[in-house]
Amino acid sequence: MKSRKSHFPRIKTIAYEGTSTEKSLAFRHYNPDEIIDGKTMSEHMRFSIAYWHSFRGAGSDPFGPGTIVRPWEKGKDELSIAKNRIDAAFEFFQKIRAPFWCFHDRDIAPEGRSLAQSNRNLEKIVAHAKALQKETGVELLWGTANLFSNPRFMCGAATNPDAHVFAYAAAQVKSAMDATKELGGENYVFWGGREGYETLLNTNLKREQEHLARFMHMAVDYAKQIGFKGQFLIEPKPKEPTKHQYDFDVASGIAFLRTHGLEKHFKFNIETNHATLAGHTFSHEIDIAAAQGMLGSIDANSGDPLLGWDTDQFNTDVKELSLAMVSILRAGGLGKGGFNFDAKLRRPSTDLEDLFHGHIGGMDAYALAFKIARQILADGKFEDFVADRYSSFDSGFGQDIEIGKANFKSLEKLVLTKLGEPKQLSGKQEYLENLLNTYLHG
Ligand code: XLS
Ligand code: NI
Ligand code: NI
Repeated sequence: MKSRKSHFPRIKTIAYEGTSTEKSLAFRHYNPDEIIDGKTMSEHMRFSIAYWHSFRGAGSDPFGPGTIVRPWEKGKDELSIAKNRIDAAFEFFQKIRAPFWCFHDRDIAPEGRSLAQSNRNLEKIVAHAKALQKETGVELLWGTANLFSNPRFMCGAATNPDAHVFAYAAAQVKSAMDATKELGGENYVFWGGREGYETLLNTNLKREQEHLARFMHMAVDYAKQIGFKGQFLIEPKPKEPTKHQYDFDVASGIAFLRTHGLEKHFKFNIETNHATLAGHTFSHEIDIAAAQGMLGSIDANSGDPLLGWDTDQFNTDVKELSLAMVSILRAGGLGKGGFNFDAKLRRPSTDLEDLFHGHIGGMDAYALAFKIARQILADGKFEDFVADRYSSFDSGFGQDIEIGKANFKSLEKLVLTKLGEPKQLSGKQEYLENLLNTYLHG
């Protein structure tokens, strides 16, 4: 991108400098070129930048407008501003060394006065983005449609009680899928921001869920029609903006998909803070998805333990991430997925370099966690402990239980005649927590 004017003239491409560096604009753990098991760290981590937070978010909250002013937010009309902005974004993707990005349709291109005009705007920006992808080598991890900001979606999109709104949402997703295909997107995400309800006094819950399923079947059919090979992902979240969201967590998402015959077509995009809001750990959500072969991708962020909403912070908690990485690596990795920084700067973080610090912190924490998790798995101490804990099911009557050869009567007889009272077997949580700390802190 040498021919273009730089939007970050004072910031060089971030380099890996190791833990001895005193520079803040450097990686201490993430070395994109380091080869581990025949793949570069960049290929292992598949980091992605979320366009909406880093290039559309200006720090607004319910109590005040944005605080963050970016120099590229100018141009003669909305489309030229959109082009400037995406030029800046691709320069950032390169400088932060992220191989992927993600977008909502309305993040990248302005909504027009009609659907036809919105579609034309999107097509123009997609053509521009395609050229930038080619020029920089940055690829699209996933695309999605914003079906929650415009007032028309105030009562939901696919779950709206008005079929007219459903139809509009379908038309919008059709174009967003076209855009994702055009840009070679590896996945397509459904996050149901307003696919839920506020009160049962005005809601037919069963019908809404059936409509949502119908909508997803239409997406699957349309993918076939256009030859889109990307993976569909559901991103669960329990609430916010709606009070009750249908894709509450991974478990309810699995139930929904299976109920409606969609389970072969979808995996999950798991967001750390959404897990927390659902009352789960990040690792819990990963393991539930992995147990069904449905782990797709990660929205890498974190919440604030003292706040009950989606604060979308950069995650620097190496302990939480190491545990998550153990689960992800044990499941065989993310495949076509990646780690997308669905994270934003705090409202008072108004400097350009803050955008770099946020991502550097997240990338370093994830890279360190990846290495720690690899060590934990290579040593196998936790794996051995767990395997041993369940070993009574490996043979004898335990195995009979697993393979369906035992029943209540046979087990009763066994206990009465042979086994008697079980001995206590300690769960050894304190020992295991101490063992984990040896990996984190020596
Ligand atoms: C909001 C979601 C959203 C999705 C994409 O909470 O995380 O950003 O990732 O629609
Ligand atoms: Ni997200
Ligand atoms: Ni979120």
